[in-house]
Amino acid sequence: MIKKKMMKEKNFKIVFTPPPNNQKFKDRNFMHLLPNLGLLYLISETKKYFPDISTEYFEGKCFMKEYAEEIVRKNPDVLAISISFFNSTEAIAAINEIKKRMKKIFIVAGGPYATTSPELILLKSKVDVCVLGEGERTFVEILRFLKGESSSLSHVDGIAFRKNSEIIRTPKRALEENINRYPFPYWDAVEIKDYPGYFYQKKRPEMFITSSRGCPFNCNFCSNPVWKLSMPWKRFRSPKNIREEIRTLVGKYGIKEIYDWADEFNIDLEWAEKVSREIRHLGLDSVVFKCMLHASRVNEKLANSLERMGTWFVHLGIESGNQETLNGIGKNLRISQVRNACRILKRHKMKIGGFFMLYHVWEKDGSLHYETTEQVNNTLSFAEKLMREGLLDYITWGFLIPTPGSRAYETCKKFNLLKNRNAEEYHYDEILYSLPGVPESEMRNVKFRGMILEGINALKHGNLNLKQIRYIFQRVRKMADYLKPLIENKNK
Ligand code: B12
Ligand code: SF4
Repeated sequence: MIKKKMMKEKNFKIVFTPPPNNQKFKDRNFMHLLPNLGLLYLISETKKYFPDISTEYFEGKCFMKEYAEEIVRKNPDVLAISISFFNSTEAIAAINEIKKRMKKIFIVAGGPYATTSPELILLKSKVDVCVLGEGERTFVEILRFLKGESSSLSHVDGIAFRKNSEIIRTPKRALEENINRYPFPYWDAVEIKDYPGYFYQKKRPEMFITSSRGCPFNCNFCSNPVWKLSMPWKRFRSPKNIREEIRTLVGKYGIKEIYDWADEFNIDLEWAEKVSREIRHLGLDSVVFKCMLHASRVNEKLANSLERMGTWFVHLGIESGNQETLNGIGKNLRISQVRNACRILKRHKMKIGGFFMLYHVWEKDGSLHYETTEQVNNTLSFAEKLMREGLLDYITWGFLIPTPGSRAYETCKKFNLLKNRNAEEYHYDEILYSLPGVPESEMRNVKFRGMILEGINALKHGNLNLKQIRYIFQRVRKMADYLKPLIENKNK
């Protein structure tokens, strides 16, 4: 099964890559805003233990044919591919295509989808190993095995692989408690200036960081299995470690804008204050920041610290304008807290983006609950009102995505709402589930209204990243797609 020859080779080459672009759903190819941070972390960890191994990062911003040809040209011994639910179709096809062209290559898959669905990936593809959860330590142990330093893959915790025709899952790997021990991402593997950065941006070049890993909450639509394989669900980096990363990004790579992708910056307010203080001590007056916050934990002191460290934009997961829904989906949030958070943040000159989801589904006491069109319209009116009052600047507006690994997915499955048994192959901008008594045309109609609001406000509030112009056009085209059946119906 495993290539004995390669195990003996000391200097093999690894290519780290996200999957190729999707040929069918071109508008879902917006992943390449910035490099894949998980893979850059893995490169650093690999270099730390095996300085003799040659490593390369391949963004794969192309379709399958070109992608496979490029990998064949690079001729790695190991391919490390990162998979989320949303690019799993492309990833599986890519693994099979590369295995067809390169008989000896060893392919390791990791990321959220490899964590929730390793058996499925192993069944559908010729992948050699799936890594479940945090990848650094597991990947190093797989490399030890490939180098012949350990005798069996069965000794590596946190993986799934085929042995004879059986799929083996080794014991779960405990999460690393001290995440400061990981070296910083290996930025030298990419040309940072070639990446456009996030949709809303003030300065370039931009890079992102994760100041903590995981989230203590458990919203029913959220599928972040990587950080929830074991406790503690939330782990913080030390403020000094974060400061050093920022110092390097600014000093060595000339980064001018930094987006902290940690699920939320304000879980521990004392820690957030210390991080802000460390960053202020760097005296980086011209560098600006963005981050994500939980609206239930915003206070004056936090907003003040954020402002003083140069934060101009924050994202809030608001999700719904209905308290009943927020309770049902386990968001740990009250509508009044959203308003309060926006008011405070606005006093500190922050631009605020709100994430909203429509037609939430949840289970309570064993029965199915879901949002009616009236309730979804209520969410839209709530967002509109916040915008009119100057409390919100941007919204991101989309249907619930029942992602494998989330409780909402289990609920949809249990109540037979998923439209297709093969839910993993869905396109995220489609409506993936049906709701009793709610016609799809009605759902599309509400989404369209929200998209108009999203578009108008994005234009009105500025700071749109013009490097993302293709994506903006794709959104406009999507709106036209929505509009077409509505016009056709009217003309009948
Ligand atoms: C940044 C980000 C994005 C960026 C991506 C930019 C980029 N180039 O990476 C953008 C904005 C484009 C984006 C878009 C979307 N995203 Co997103 N995103 C994130 C976010 C916030 C951070 C990812 C990150 O860098 N994490 C930090 C690194 C260190 O972790 P990591 O990538 O998981 O890598 C570790 C392990 O997974 C593992 N690993 C990963 N790859 C590999 C590979 C190998 C070989 C090995 C061994 C290990 C390994 O080891 C790494 C180090 O420990 C995560 C949430 C989160 N906190 O992780 C969501 C998340 C990944 N996104 C998610 C979602 C839902 C989306 C969207 C569908 C949102 C939407 N509705 O449009 C789209 C889909 C886009 C698409 N076309 O596929 C989900 C994925 C759910 C799932 N089960 O697949 C997440 C988990 C959020 C959530 N809680 O639901 N996203
Ligand atoms: S949606 Fe956000 S707050 Fe809720 S569990 Fe996921 S990361 Fe945490």
